[in-house]
Amino acid sequence: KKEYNLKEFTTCESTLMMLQKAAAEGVDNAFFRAAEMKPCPIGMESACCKHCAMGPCRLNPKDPYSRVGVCGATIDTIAARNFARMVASGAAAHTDHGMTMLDVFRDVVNGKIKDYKIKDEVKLREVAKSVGIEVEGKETLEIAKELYHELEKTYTQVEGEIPFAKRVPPKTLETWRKLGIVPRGAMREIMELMHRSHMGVDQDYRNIVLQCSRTALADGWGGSMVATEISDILFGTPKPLVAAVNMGNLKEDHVNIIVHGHEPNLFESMIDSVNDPKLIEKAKEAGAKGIQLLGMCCSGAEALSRHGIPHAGNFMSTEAVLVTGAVDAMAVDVQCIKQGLSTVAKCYGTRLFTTNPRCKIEGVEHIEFHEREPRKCTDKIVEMAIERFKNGRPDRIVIPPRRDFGVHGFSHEYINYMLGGTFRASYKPLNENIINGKIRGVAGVVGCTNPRVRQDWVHVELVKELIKNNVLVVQTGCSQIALAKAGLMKPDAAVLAGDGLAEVCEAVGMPPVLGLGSCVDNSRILIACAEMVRIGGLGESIADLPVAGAAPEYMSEKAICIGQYFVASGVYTVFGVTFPTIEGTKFHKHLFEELEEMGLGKWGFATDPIEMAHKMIAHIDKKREALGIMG
Ligand code: NFS
Ligand code: SF4
Repeated sequence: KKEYNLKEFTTCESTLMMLQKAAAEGVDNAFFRAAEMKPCPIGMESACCKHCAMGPCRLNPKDPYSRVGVCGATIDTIAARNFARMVASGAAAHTDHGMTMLDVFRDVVNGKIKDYKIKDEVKLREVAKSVGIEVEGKETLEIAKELYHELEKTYTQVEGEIPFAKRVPPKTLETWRKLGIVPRGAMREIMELMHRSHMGVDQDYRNIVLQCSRTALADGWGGSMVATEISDILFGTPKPLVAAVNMGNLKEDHVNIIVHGHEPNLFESMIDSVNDPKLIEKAKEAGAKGIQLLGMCCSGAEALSRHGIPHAGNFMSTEAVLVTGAVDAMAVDVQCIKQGLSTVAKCYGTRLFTTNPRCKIEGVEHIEFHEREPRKCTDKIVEMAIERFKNGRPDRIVIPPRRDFGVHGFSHEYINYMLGGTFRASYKPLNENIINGKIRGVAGVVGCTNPRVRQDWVHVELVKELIKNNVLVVQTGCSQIALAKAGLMKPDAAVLAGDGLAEVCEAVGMPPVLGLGSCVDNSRILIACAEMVRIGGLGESIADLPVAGAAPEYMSEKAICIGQYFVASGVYTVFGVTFPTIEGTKFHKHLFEELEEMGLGKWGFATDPIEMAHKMIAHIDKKREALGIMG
């Protein structure tokens, strides 16, 4: 095997330590494979099409208009269709997750699920009101039933507008109506997008992008928003709490269990299992001091936000954490689960389990999780972890020492409360601080980590530059964990902020970087934007707000879909790594310029974090100027 300069792979100390160990022990992982596998230069620029058997057709990315596909498809059609398929897949992932949450909610309401209950009745009423349900004088269960039926339309409705369209600022909604992109129901939009991107259907990139927007909006204001809202109703709306991230949260003398995935149900039941006195007793009988539960990726970010469960690391650390040898069991559900985990787990005797019927991995034991009897699965996994602790641990365990504490769990409701104070919960103070210039604007920095760039580095440098320039940063997903590891989720991180932002942070006692949870919780950012518009003083549509978004190290199709729903909602959204278009083509110009002229947001691209920050800041300043609140 080649020698790598491992420091180029990651800025995460713990991951680096584990990569050194993996290299010494000959354990393969995604970082090493990425170094071995050069991306295809044609595919990278989205200049190939395999949508039919007359192809696959490859165009020349250096001279994109010199050829067309066998069917005559131009570079703009090919790239737009490829983009559409990414949006469709990303939207499908989030909306299927949201629909699962709604299934669980229905079964809780009709009494078939007994392990979960409606935990946040206030939120239930608020969400019901927001979609036009009369709540006065009604029992909780009655409201819940009505809410279920209303939210089901998010998925199954064939005509009309999805329920949460009612939360969209009127001017933004008007733009969508004019363009014909208000989603009807997610299933319909995804189906239509798959149809339109089939060989020989939609061959006008502008028309394809309209349906991309409609489908993506069915995710952001649909599937993802349902996932967030129902999870809050069932498991509690997050409130700020201090919690720890990083691999130092593993305990050598404990049974260590990691839950890695996206749906909070598995995690919630695992919390119950590891707190079961009978199982704790069993762990002790096996010689352990106790059971340590940790999260990874997005359900981990939710459990961190809601319950303060420690988080072991983001997407590019999931193999590395197994290299510690300390993980007794890892349970996965859906999304962002690398197949490579299976090999690494075998090297260290870690028990890896798939739990969701949608996600099995060849050679990995499957213990199916059913919400009606959830503990059957999670108790079993705990028992298997105890067994591995007792009989299957490797001779050498190395746990990287870092634990980084920070404040997590800023729901959009809490931001309201925190800034407005107990008696006048409102976004008004945020708007006022933006208008008076103490806060220049708000940036959402979100998304994955990707072995094509140095892990965490772009996230951290970007966010530092933004707060230095008085831009308040909100975060979700793997990006939030990157910044938490860098220590920026603490109120004292305000010293890194510009004077204005620092002053607001000190007055309120909040960090300059607010963690909102998982990737589906990007819907919290949309709601916060809608609130900022509603409060007034910052324009009439989301496109008027001095805000911007970024996913600097993205890798997944879900991220592309999130980017598209932010753009369609009116937000300038900058991605890093690579972007699946060719500069200079009509499709590229459409995404990067014309969408803004149509009253939406637009895409941006940069790989350097400082450049990315200044693109976002320039956009924020442009919006401030248009609002007449410059300087
Ligand atoms: Ni979001 Fe969460 Fe992470 Fe990327 Fe994957 S875990 S849903 S897709 S890698 S941020
Ligand atoms: Fe080639 Fe057209 Fe078939 Fe795509 S749809 S593979 S461009 S012939």
